[in-house]
Amino acid sequence: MTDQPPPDAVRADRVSAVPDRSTLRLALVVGGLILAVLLGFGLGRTGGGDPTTAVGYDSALADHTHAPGTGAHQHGADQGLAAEVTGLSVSAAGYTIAPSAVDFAAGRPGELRFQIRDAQRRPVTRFAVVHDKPLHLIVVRRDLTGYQHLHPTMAADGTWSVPLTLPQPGSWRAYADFTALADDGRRTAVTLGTDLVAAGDYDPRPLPAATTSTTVGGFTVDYQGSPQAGVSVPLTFRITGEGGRPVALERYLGAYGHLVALREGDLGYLHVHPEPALVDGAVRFWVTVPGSGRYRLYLDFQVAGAVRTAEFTLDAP
Ligand SMILES: [Cu+2]
Repeated sequence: MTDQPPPDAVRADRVSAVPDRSTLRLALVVGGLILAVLLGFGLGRTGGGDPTTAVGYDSALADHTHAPGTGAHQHGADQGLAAEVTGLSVSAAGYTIAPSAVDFAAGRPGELRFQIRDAQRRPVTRFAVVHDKPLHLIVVRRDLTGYQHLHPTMAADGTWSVPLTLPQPGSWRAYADFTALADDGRRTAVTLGTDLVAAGDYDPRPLPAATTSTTVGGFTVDYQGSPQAGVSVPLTFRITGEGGRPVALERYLGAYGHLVALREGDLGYLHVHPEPALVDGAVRFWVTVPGSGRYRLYLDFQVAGAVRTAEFTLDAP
């Protein structure tokens, strides 16, 4: 690039502020070939406007692609950057999770209390109801065992609280999944994560082998679907009772199931979009894995008033 005109010279041509003829001629010769590269570089150098934001927004939308032949599908109101994991930080998009304490005695009933604070460190008190709740709290040990899906209640001052028992010693991860409502009505979907601690001897379990079938509470849960990096693909779960008899699934959190996917290694939290209606008696979700790796899937479903969680290890190519 050292023998070529700087990007600003090409841009200068376009606004008729030509520095000198030889620079312009050279720019015209090479410009057609390298314009795209220079334009991108030049935008970054101008500092005017906010082209970076516009580019980021477009690419975020482009990330949200669907596999060919899968047809249209509905998204919940919580659609975010579908190909990115979240929940890796205590602070994102101007919001911060602030727990009042993170130490628990293993196996003893305790309480988790926290606030969500905005960029001015004020507690947030307005949340959109998504999947029937203003805030979903997921708690899991760092070896991906001990999954819990809880719904804390909020006091008027923005302090959330929920009874919580961490049954085994170890380092645990808590995710707050919510959509904050700003004063101007802006909605921001965020998942923040923070570690919790239960002191004692930590006996980590290896992740079980990948499977598409499991049992829980006398039910068999199978799924079909093959996640691909960066593509939104359907995962369709079928739940059967004894002898393979179909069961009467009940609505839970505004759909016939609730699916959470966590990535092994960093415990990144994936956004998953449920189909609101059953598909031939099965529950369908749209999942985008950001890359190859192993993930743990947690499917909450409700039968006869009781919620159960089916767990799977998923090995994405
Ligand atoms: Cu929830």
